[in-house]
Amino acid sequence: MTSRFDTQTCLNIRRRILQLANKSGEGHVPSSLSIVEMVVAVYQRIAQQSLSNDLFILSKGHAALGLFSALESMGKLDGFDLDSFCEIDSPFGGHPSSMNCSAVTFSTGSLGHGLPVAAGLAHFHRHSSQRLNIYTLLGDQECNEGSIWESALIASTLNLDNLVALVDVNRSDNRSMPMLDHESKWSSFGWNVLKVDGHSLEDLHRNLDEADAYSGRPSVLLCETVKGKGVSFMENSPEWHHKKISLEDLSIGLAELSIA
Ligand SMILES: Cc1ncc(C[n+]2csc(CCOP(=O)(O)OP(=O)(O)O)c2C)c(N)n1
Repeated sequence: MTSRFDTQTCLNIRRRILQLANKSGEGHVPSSLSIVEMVVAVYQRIAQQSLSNDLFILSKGHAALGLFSALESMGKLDGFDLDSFCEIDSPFGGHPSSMNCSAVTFSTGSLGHGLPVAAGLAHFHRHSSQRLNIYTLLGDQECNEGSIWESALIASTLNLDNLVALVDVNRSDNRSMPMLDHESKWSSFGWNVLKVDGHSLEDLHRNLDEADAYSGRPSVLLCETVKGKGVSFMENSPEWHHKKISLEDLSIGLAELSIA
């Protein structure tokens, strides 16, 4: 069962996302609110299992604010102050940069690059002396990029069972062609497909266990989520994809995110 501590942690991360977006006037807020439990689950797993070398790539890099806020809550920002988000010379820009921030495995922002890089890393680390698992988080509309399917095919052909993709299935298809029936697509590309409640840490951990134990093929977790999760006026609202948050929006959002 998800502990009260974990529930509060996710709420606090969401509150921090809103505060930083208001302070900076930047950030893709609903995209960030969507990924909180997925990022927390992956990093909890990496920490709990002493697999500190396992790697995570946020392929939908526009949700950087969600990644940074989660990393901060887990004490992984090496003392750098996230209050500088999107200021000049800050290590924390609107998209994650591995050149500026050591906690970022690979710079992303142009959609379609996280999975190809994760597949390359998984191929290398599958045969290294200390086998590493590689995790990557994709947007469902990001899956319109051809590079996703090229690398999906390579990953199953090379039997990369140390590769786990999480797809944030929040059905925000207003910026691209709708991407339908993920399950049959991933399974026809040779992946082990798992369907997950992307806002339940318990369900995420159960399925990450299953993915890690699965042998012979890469696994994909199709995570059902809500874009803008927790803030009613942002949930499933296309106009909020990249929009400044006023002080009034902030105060309503924080009030909604205060009930644990
Ligand atoms: C190659 C590329 N094309 C277009 C964009 C602009 N863009 C940023 S976010 C986005 C929508 C992404 O949708 P999805 O992957 O489902 O993410 P979510 O809605 O969950 O934030 C687009 C088209 C981009 N970043 N990269």
